Amino acid sequence: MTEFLAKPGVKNLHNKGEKLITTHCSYCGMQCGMHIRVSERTGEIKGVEPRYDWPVTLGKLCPKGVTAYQQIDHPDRIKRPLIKKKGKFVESSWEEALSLIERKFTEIQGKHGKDALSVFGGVSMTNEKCYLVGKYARVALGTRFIDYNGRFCMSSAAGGFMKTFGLDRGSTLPWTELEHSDCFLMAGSNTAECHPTSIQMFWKARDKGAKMIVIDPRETPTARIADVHLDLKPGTDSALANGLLHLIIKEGYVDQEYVDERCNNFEELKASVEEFTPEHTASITGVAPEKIIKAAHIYGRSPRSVVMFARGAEQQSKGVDNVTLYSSLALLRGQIGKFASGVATFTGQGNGQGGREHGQKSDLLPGYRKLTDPEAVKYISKVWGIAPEEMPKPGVSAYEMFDEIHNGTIKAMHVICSNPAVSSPNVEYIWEGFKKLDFLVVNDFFLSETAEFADVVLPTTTWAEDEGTTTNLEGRVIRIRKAIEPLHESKTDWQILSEIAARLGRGKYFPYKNPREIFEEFRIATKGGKADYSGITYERIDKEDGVFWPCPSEDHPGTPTMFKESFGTPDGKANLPAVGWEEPGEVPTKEFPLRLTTGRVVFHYLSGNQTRRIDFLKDQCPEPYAEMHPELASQYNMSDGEMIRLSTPRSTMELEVKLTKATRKDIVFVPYHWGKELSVNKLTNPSLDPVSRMPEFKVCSVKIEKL
Ligand SMILES: Nc1nc2c(c(=O)[nH]1)N[C@H]1C(S)=C(S)[C@@H](COP(=O)(O)OP(=O)(O)OC[C@H]3O[C@@H](n4cnc5c(=O)[nH]c(N)nc54)[C@H](O)[C@@H]3O)O[C@H]1N2
Ligand SMILES: Nc1nc2c(c(=O)[nH]1)N[C@H]1C(S)=C(S)[C@@H](COP(=O)(O)OP(=O)(O)OC[C@H]3O[C@@H](n4cnc5c(=O)[nH]c(N)nc54)[C@H](O)[C@@H]3O)O[C@H]1N2
Ligand code: SF4
Ligand SMILES: [Mo]
Repeated sequence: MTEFLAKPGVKNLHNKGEKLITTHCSYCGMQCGMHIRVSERTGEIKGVEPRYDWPVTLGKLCPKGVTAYQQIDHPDRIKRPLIKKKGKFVESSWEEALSLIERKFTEIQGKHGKDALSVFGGVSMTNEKCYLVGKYARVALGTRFIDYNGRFCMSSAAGGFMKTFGLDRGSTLPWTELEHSDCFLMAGSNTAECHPTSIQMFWKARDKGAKMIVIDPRETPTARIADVHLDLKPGTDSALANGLLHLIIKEGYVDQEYVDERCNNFEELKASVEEFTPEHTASITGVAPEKIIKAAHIYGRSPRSVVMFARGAEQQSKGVDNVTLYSSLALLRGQIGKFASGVATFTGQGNGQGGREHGQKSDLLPGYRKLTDPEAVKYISKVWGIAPEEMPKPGVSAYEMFDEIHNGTIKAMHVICSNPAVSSPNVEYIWEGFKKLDFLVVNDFFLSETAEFADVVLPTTTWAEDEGTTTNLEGRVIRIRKAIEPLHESKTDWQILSEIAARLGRGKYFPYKNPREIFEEFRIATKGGKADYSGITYERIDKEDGVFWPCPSEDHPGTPTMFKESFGTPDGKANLPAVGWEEPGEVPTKEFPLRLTTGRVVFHYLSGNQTRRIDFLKDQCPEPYAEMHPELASQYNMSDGEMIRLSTPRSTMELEVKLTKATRKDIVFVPYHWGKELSVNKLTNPSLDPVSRMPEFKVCSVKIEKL
């Protein structure tokens, strides 16, 4: 038996006769270190233990992490391929399912051209798989239509970072340094519920006197412990950030030497924030001027500060602007490239960072290369062994692929690791799109709402049945290990894609026997790109507790701290875009007088297809609800627990009221982890950011009615 001490001086939690597989949680970007407990005798999964020696999360797991293992041998697992016959799923052999896919894909492309097929990917997969999904679309299917669920998640952070820093790594600093910071400015992050195990880092810093500024329309558990809570109206982040920049400049907090040496466009930014006095900012955001002033002084006076944001600020039609403005706060204070200071986004999905760098995005190739760059196309074509002319052109973003379905261009889709029937905005449009398709294939291990629309469902493995790497929210590349052999008749996503490629006559491009072989090719594909992994090996990851990209050679130490000397732009300087402020895509009207915002609860994960099946999590939070302030509810004569109707210009839904004083009086918040009639995405606005094509999940106009 593998002897393992959970923590020095702490009794082992696992039983004798179990081996411990060292890996990371399947869910969020924290990628908490854990051991999966496996019975040595039967090979069964027994549970998990936190990894106390994982330097980032130090023995902490949240309620989702401690129950994550219950997915693995869950009775709902899809055990064999499913084919829809006369409207009902029937179990089939792999041979029958794959032959059908081969025939349909060939037929559809023969009739309508290569681009009639499309791929919708996801980033709850390893780097190896995410890389292969991009290659599968372009080399096996030869289609330009590929995009992925990260479009709904990290695209505005990515767009903002590219604009400001010329490179998109979600954190400019390693999070092991956070406890030494003096100030955190956090915008649109429900940290305690969505990245729960990071809270210990902030508490440690707070114990040493660090200050905290939280920008959120709701008084989240994190806002409650902040020094200042800026309770803005949803959709007004740019105005608030401009107001803070105004004060940082006016009060003399700018590190002028840093700005002169390392940034462009300061004078333009200065001119554009001129009008954002505390009073003007307050009139747009609804935040009291004194609080804005207090926040600016706290932030301006802190020697080591970190600006952090999450989807609250990013999932807006001005999400990229919000990211550039919040990042500019850190630049003006000269905070980037130094110890315990910088800018970070709370990356959402487990491999939200790695999965966005290697070609699942409609316009990207591995290593953060651009499909519009002929040199990049030449390089990747060579790695893949195809002619550059064969490389498909850029496609369109995730939501816009459904426009292409509605207009008849896309005839078939392969969804791999996503549940857009729950998680896309304006979701009834997505349902109609799925019904219009000639053929839909879904890879999943649980029958999702999306899979219910499918013609063929292919059972894939969970994260514990395969190995590979992910990249956590710091930019640290880490190892996922295999605890057990694939259950039932499931196959890994990389095997499935390779087998389909082979049936389409493209097998020679997909010769892999294991994930390590994919990783070796992937390293070469990233070499020389912005996200360069070429110096990273499985062995180094084990030895060094992960390796931070960029890491261009095996003797390169990796890059925990970004931009020490220069930024990723052509001239090495950061940009300070002057973007002003604009209203969100939808503003309250007489008919729809309030603002609706959506998000998460600690017990569920994303579309809920995984966590709604775990009894403990389901019991804690069985259904969605409309959270609102008692004063708002009393205007409508509504009481706690009562069923009400919410309507937006798109649709309506009925759900329970949950009263809380911890929210603005002019908004309604609904968590989005449920499907069909319980999906708040029936209501959300697909207004897209012009740069990132991120939908506006965080603000639309809503009407509330008593039933
Ligand atoms: N428990 C749990 N944890 C998760 C996930 C999950 O589903 N469940 N998902 C993971 C993923 S993929 C992601 S992307 C992250 C998301 O992590 P977060 O972004 O922290 O989560 P959200 O609940 O989407 O939104 C965060 C906050 O934004 C606020 N907000 C709403 N509108 C605005 C606005 O206009 N401006 C500002 N400044 N704030 C606003 C909301 O009140 C909310 O408290 O969490 C990850 N972790
Ligand atoms: N209203 C509203 N909508 C939102 C958001 C919001 O804040 N508000 N947030 C958005 C954000 S940030 C995100 S990230 C998206 C997420 O949206 P989705 O992509 O729909 O999220 P998941 O529920 O993670 O879907 C992943 C699916 O893949 C399956 N799966 C898990 N691992 C694997 C694997 O290794 N292989 C395969 N083949 N399948 C796997 C799961 O069972 C699940 O069905 O939702 C977005 N939608
Ligand atoms: S914080 Fe995220 S990675 Fe850690 S246990 Fe919870 S869901 Fe898993
Ligand atoms: Mo996300």
